Amino acid sequence: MRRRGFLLVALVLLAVALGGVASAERTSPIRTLRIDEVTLLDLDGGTWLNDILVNVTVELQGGKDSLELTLTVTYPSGAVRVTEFEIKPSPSGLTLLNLKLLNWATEPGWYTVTIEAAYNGYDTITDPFPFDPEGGSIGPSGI
Ligand SMILES: [Ca+2]
Repeated sequence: MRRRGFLLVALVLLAVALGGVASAERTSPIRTLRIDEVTLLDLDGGTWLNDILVNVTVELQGGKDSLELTLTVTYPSGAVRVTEFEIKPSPSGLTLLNLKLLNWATEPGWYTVTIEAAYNGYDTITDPFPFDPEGGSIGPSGI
């Protein structure tokens, strides 16, 4: 009988301990994930404005492992193109990225760009960044 009481107390203590762990708030180390600007350019000298430059700010607090990023571009037609990559955060935690998407602009109209970051079980995604190639269409550079 005494042993049963001990087991009951042990189970209650275990449940309280697990509940405390489960309810503890975890704070994401991904402090900032932001698309600052999206620009249509001729980055590869191909004489066509069909390259997309995406400027991104990532700020990671206390992290030393690699951060996995997924960039998604949704085309005016609804087509989707995705690329994934990893970055090693700078010692300060603040990293500025200039992503050059060569020959990715292939349709006139509004594009949407998002960036998703995953770090040690934490996941953050930017709001969709709308982007309309200058003049509403792609074409020869210098006009
Ligand atoms: Ca190009």
